[in-house]
Amino acid sequence: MAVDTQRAEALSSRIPTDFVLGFATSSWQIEGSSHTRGRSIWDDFSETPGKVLDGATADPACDHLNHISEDLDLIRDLGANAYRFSLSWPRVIPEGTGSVSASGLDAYDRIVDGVLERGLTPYATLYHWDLPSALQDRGGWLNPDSHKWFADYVHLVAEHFGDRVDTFATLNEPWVSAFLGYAAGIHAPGEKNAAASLEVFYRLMVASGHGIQALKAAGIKNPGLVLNLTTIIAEDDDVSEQAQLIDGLQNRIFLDLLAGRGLPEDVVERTSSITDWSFVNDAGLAVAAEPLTWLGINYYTPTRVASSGTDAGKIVGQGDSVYPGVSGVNFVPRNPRTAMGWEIHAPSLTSTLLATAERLPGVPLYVTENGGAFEDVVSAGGIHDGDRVDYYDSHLHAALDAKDQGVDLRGYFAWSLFDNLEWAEGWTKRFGVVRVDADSQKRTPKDSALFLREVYRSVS
Ligand code: IFM
Repeated sequence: MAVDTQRAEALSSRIPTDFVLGFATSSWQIEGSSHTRGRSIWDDFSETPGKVLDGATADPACDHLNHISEDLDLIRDLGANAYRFSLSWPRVIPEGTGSVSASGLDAYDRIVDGVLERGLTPYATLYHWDLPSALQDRGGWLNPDSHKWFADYVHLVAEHFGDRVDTFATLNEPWVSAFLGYAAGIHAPGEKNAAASLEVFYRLMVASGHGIQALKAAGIKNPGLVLNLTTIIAEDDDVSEQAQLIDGLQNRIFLDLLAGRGLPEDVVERTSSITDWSFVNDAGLAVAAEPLTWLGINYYTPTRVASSGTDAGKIVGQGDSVYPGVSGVNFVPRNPRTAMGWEIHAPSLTSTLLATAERLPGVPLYVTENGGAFEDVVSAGGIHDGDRVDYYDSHLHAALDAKDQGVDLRGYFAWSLFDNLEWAEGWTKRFGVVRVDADSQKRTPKDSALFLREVYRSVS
């Protein structure tokens, strides 16, 4: 299908020429080649029967490590000026601490150098959920020393790549690691222990603060963090208190810590029967508030709740079990929805950006992930993913609306470059603007890729 150039022009004409425009991926979801690195908790989890919907495991994923040149050419040809990727900790340090893998560093040298050779700016994430299994065996993020392991790893990476990479994020979506991994148990390591999830949240934020300090000590110009924040919509007054707690656990616990306000009192009170928070101390709070030079926001959908409601079916990652202390709430996404069951509601991206800028003033923001999973129809003439084109169009406009209203928004990354391993959903949910055939590894740009190419190219 031909790109609607008028629609693309209506969008690109709103985007400043210095705006960062890119695509995002993560290591475990695309790399494959798991035999050339240490094991991660996602290898253990995905190899446990029943944990991943279609039984998919780390190989071959998108076999990215054997397609680096082709894939980076694709990103450049799609008009991006930046590429957001993550490093796999067990590829760099197979046991998490101790010996460093020369071949692991070499893999990321090839990616970083290839990105730079193509005139793209690298945005590197240090931790996108693939904790070395050897560290999980030592208690994982619940271990009070976990921040030291992380800071050592960050230091090593910063020293090695700091001559070429200016922008690093410490963590991707610590909310997911803590609450999907330890409360709901639908992500690795698959624990269902609400008290542990709150402790993991805190220890991750302390580790991030130590990571930011390590990046600064190595002279990295732009140390940052990526959170998945959203707007909570309460449909009726009877659910407003629960909605406030959901907002506390989804948004405010992160932003208040970063802003140096400590933990929100209402969240501490309303989770007091679950944990006494005795693992929190002033030193940890101070480190967690280490100033960032930027914050990334991954936004997909609002969280709409009501005191009653009809069964909305499966909504990936939403439900009482992911929010310690919340119960009896109905999650009621409205149509249209994506294949994840997530409501499509672009104004909630605008409100999320505005609320974040208010809660954490003075920190430049990026949309570091945004996109949708849809049932793509593959035909000889191409992959006509009109739903995804609509999604990107409306959400880019929504992000620019926030910018027009004063938010210091610096860039936008589409999630994702490729169809890839969507964690516990395996290959059953496809987020890519480029289709990847899991058997042949053939890459085919969808209509959404061609639309974004038109937009991106007219800006940069
Ligand atoms: O695929 C994930 C990504 O790894 C982190 N953010 C959300 C995406 C879609 O679920």
